[in-house]
Amino acid sequence: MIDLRSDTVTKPTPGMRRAMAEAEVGDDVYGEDPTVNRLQERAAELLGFEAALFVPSGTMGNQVAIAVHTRPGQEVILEAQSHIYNVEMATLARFSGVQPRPLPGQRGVITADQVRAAIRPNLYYLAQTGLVCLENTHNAAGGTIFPLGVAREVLAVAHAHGIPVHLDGARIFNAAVALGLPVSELVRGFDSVMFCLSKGLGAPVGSVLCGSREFIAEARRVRKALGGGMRQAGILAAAGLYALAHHIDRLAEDHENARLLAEGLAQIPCLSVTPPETNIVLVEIVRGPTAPELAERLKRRGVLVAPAGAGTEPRKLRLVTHLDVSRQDILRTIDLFWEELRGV
Ligand code: TLP
Repeated sequence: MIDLRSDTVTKPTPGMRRAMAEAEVGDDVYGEDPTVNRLQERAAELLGFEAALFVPSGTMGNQVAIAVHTRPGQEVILEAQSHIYNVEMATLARFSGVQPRPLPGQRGVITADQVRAAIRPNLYYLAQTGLVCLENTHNAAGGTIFPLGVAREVLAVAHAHGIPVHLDGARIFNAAVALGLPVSELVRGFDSVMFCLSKGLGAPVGSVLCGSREFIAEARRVRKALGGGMRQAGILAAAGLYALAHHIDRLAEDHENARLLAEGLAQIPCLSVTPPETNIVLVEIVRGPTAPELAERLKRRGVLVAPAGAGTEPRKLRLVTHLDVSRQDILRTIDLFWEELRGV
């Protein structure tokens, strides 16, 4: 099977499995797992933050950040297609007692002017803005890179109002590699950043939340409260350390494969393909089968693709490249699309 549904589907490489098998472990709830501690130190150093916390998932990383930054009754400004707003089951309302204030973005980007206009005036009978969240790269928009200049303007506006800014950087390393910039440059000024080890970086499980020492101390409490206190998690952290050492630069291959895929599929008359900025290709089926129908047909031929927007967009597919997909697989996928769509 060629699995293009997500970059979350990667299996640990033999080298990664060895690192996991050999990991030194301890009880991380006591703060005694040396491998978890090393991962957290490495992540903080790489992103340029004081401290970091290993969490089981990206969702937990985002939600812990929201819980620490906000108080119940506040509002969180975010983009209307963002993962936090759309694919995290209203958890911000459930666990943090805050309401989202979604702003319509352009390919995932909200501007400083939009944020300024959405910040509530300081009147006692209005919900106060507790947090702004940005997403880089933006999943639903097709792995788009949040322009650094716009991010800095949003940071300046939010901070001028005393409002913290969290970055859902699930795929921030894809953005850094695509731009050829150190990841620390892209996250400078944010009050917290979550990035996933379990996506393009190829680890089986885990994300990391970065922030100030004080923020992470509180985040550790909230993680435990949510049931995310793990014990001998060094086995998982070892995969993360391995990924940070070996799987960052190779993301460029995924981007190259995504470009190749997009160019190939764009030749098919009934498809409209958004040129990818990183590793996510969005394909609109202008006529012919619906996205679920085409996905089913391709599955029978050995290629897995996912309807976009968690199935809410009946004519759009999302294809994601990652380290278990080769250039050969991409060429084969393009051929199979042609075979299924010839004459449409
Ligand atoms: N995204 C998953 C699905 O939930 C859609 C995927 O396959 O792309 N932020 C962003 C931007 C994400 O794309 C995701 C996962 C998360 C957060 C949550 O990460 P996990 O799945 O580890 O909770």
